[in-house]
Amino acid sequence: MSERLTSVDGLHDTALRPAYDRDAHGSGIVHIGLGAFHKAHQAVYTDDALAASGGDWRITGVSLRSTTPAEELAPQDGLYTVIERSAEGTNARVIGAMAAAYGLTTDRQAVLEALVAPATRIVSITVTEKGYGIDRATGGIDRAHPAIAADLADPDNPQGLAGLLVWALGQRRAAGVQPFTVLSCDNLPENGPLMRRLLVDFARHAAPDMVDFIAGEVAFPASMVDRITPARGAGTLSLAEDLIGHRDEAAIECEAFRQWVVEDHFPTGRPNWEAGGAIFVDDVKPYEDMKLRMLNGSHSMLAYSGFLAGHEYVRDVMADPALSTLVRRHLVAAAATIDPLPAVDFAEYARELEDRFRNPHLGHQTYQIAMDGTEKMPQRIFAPAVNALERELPLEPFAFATAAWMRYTLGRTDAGETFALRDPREAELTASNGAEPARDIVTRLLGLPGFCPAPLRDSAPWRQAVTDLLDLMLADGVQAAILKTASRHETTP
Ligand code: CS2
Repeated sequence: MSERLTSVDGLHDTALRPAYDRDAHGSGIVHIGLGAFHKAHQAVYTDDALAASGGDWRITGVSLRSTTPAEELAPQDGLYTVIERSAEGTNARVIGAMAAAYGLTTDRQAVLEALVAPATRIVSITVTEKGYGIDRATGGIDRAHPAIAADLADPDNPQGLAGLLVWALGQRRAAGVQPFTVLSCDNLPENGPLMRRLLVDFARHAAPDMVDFIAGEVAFPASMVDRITPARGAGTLSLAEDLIGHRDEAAIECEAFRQWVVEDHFPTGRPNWEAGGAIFVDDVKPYEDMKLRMLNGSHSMLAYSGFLAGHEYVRDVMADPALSTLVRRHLVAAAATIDPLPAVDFAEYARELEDRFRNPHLGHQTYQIAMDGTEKMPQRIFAPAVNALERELPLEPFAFATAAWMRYTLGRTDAGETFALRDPREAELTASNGAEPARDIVTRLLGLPGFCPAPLRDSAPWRQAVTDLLDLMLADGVQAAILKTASRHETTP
């Protein structure tokens, strides 16, 4: 067995490595949510920026709950391998942007110090949709969210995202240190304004003297992030070892494609992320709609229907002719709900997405994407469905995705195998006795508080479309429902 990765010495010649002296660059970013996605995305852009333009912009990575990412990275001096996999080949790149890796529960003092350090000018975030604690109905905090509730009760000892950031901004203000810029990199609609509302509302309850300061003095740029990054597979670490010549416990795999569209509002400065291909714009919303509705929307649709049809990976779904027809149909329907973007051809974007989903080298599990459905459906499926309803565009693609999600929430396949839902609202989803008719399931799930927007929930054609499809899935099985829906679509001009 080879030695563990602790420096770039002795890497295989073919492995890419940091093109800068790591020790010559201090930290300027605290990143919260040290998962595979951050390692595959923002950290790679930062690595490019450091190589191209330098600066004290290395990253202090923090996990709020798990200690595993820090345990993997710390013994490697923050180094890890990104294995990029596409039809063109596989290449390995060792990333040097991570200056330190902490778990909040084990390295609490170091995390708090990094958050208040004057050198920290940006706090970036990838905690997944459910990590924020947003009440979707009001846009403010969800007081039932465990971390929000704990931090409201003890704001001087914060554990969660909102509590930590409001606490740190308060400490900085008291010490006369400029606030950091808060950069959300999660797949949430208008993630910058959403982040601002969340912190302002948290402060309203926990630190009222901070409300105006957060609302007026802190920058919350929005961003659209994209790179398909499956959870680590059984072969990832041995592949990394083959490619770089060292053992790397922190290696990850992802596709070669990456995209980052960011609102250019960084009063405290930022790395030259353009060097990695990031695009800076005034308004991220149209890009975000495109990505959330086309990529993530079709992902969710194919995850629920594909998983129930017995497909483990996204690439298997794409090899199923009926499902790939439904993916294409969904992409077209989603594109029709988005305001035009002069620089982008949605048909071309859709074709690229299909190719990316077909990537034979990525083991992206449908079960992974199916997770946290109640957090994903609103922006991915319901938001475009509301526009489709308003504009009298086809509703069925969105109704199909919704029916597939509803069928999935029953927690069993047609063959009777059970599976865990893995959704923060699991208790509400499993309230059924198992023999409910489709109409009642639709009423119950569309009626979840703060979940489905009223115009959709109250639309008779929408409810009918979802009910008919769910009924078909329950009566004939998911496989047959997919075949029927796809063949109906193919014969419709
Ligand atoms: C996926 C995303 O798991 C999911 O819900 O849809 O993680 C998707 O792979 C990324 O957003 C791609 O950028």
